Amino acid sequence: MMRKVFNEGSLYLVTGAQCSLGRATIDVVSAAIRGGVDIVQMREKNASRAELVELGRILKDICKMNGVVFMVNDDPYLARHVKADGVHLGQEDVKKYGLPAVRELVGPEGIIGLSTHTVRQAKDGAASGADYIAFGPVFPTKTKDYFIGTDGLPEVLGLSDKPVVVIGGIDGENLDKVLFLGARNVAMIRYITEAPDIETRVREVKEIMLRRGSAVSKVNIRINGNTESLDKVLSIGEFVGSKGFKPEQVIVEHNNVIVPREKWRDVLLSAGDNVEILSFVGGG
Ligand code: TZP
Ligand code: MG
Repeated sequence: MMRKVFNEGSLYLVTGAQCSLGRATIDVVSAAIRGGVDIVQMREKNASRAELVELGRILKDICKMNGVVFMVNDDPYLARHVKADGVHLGQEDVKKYGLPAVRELVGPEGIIGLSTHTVRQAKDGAASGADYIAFGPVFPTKTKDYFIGTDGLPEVLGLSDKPVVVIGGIDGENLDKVLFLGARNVAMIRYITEAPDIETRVREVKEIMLRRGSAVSKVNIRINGNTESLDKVLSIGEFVGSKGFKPEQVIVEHNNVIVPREKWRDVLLSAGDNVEILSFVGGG
C-alpha cells in the first residue's frame, strides 16, 4: 500500500509574502484555509531562518487544526524542525541533500515533493523516492523567467500513481485547460495571494475543480466493504446525496476518520479511498 500523500483533487497554495499585496502570510493562509485549500507550502524567499522557524510553527498549527497538509519549501532540516508534514524540493535541493538523507530527516511518514520542469525530470522523479511531483511552470509566471507549456502534461499525468501537482501561472482563465488535460491537483501563488478576497477566490477555484472532476477517469473506492466505481470525482456530500441518503441520518467515515457534515463538501473521494456510511433512522 502506497503512502497516502494527499487526496487527488487538491488545491495547493504556495505562500510568498512578497506576492501578497502587503498582507501577512498568516492571514493569507488562514483565509485560504477558510476557503477550502488542501495543502499549504511555506515558501518565503526573503525570510531569515529565525523568521521561518517562527512562521513555520504557526502555519503548521493552523494547518494541523484544519486538516490541511503543511509543507516547507527547500529545507528538510527546517521541515523537521517545525514538524511539517513534509518538504518540497527543487532539482538543486535534491542534488544538495540526496533523497535518502531527506527521507531520514522527514521520516517514513513525511511527504517529499519534487519540482520538475521537463518530462524527463518528471519520469525520473516519479521513479524516485519522491511522493509527488510538481510539474511546471506550465504558463508564464512572475516567479520564473521561463515556462514549459502544457504539451508534456498528459504524458506526465500518466507516468505513475504518484500525485502530480501542476504549477505556474495558473489563474481563472487557464485553470480549465489544465483540468481538461487531466490535472487533478493544482498549485497557485498569485491567483490566490493577490486575490481581493482570498477566501472567496479559493472557494471559486475549488468549485471549478469539483465540476471539472467529470473529465477524470473512473475512481474506484470501497464503500462499506464493496468496491464501487465512480465516473467522476465527488465530494462526500455529493456522494451521500447521490445515494439518496438524508445527510442528517448518516455518519460518514473516510479512511477511518469520521468526517463532520460541514466538511463533506471539502473532502473529495479519490481512488483507493475507504468510505463507511452508517445510516440510522431519525436524527436531526
Ligand atoms: N514553481 C514553478 S512555478 C512557481 C513555482 C514556485 C510559481 C507559481 O506561482 P504563480 O503565481 O501561481 O504563477
Ligand atoms: Mg527550492
